Amino acid sequence: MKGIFTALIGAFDEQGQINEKGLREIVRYNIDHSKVDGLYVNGSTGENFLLSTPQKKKVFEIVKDEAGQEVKLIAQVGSLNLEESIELAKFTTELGYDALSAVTPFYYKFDFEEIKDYYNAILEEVDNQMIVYSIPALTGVNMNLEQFRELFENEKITGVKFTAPDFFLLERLRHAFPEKLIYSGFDEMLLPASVLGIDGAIGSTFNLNGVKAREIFESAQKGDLEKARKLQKETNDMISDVLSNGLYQTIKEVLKVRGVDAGVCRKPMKSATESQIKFAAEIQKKYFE
Ligand code: HMN
Repeated sequence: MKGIFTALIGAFDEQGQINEKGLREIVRYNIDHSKVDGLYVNGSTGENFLLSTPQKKKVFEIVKDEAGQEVKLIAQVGSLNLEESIELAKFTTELGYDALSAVTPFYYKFDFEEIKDYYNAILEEVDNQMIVYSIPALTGVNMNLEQFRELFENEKITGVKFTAPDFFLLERLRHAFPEKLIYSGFDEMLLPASVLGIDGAIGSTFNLNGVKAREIFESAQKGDLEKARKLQKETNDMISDVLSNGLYQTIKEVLKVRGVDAGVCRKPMKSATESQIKFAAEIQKKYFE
């Protein structure tokens, strides 16, 4: 379960329906071209929170069908509707997903006991492992070391996707829980996180840049910091341009330039404008050709 995991981008048509052919192409591209170790399915990048339960299930099915046993698969099943989370956890476990992940419950100001109960309730129902998805900037949920310790008391919670710029907490977690899996969630911070001893990374930009992400991770692990810094700098130039042009729209448009039909974003997200499409083509040329 270690290594580079792509947070899989979604593929939808103009009506917001799943573009099955495009989704399969995205999966193949990540496996065959980028050679990532795994896929993180129905995360933020997959526009998960915009989908109905049947649509989420369809994505899980298509990805598993296309990827088979070729790479590890993590199913993000977190939802404010706990019954939906449990249903998706059971569904993906039966499909053969290697791990579950669930975003910390958000929007309402849940206290820590409620958050802990949420994870334990999901895990009581399934025989699978869970990677906690911590992304304080989007959820407002900021857990401290002691709270992670309490979550990790459940042996089925085997790790965390740590999407925060808090390197003090990351180091404390690494030190305190050497046996748990820690994945870095911010691609632009892959190098410092790698130096602190993470087990892997899960990122949206790996849909485009999986090959170089692995090089950063592996160079840092080998102690070749000069090379890792150069690669992270090049990567961050690219990420800055991608973010300035609209993250998901740009990932999709760059993939299309490469012949991968990543479709458009689902409403209420906007589809790429002409100028975003044009800049995406420039990004492809500037960083990838
Ligand atoms: C997911 O749930 O789809 C991803 O794992 C989220 C991932 O951590 C990304 N975070 C967000 O999109 C908020 C990052 O890859 C991020 O897109 C990247 O570092 C650029 O900022």
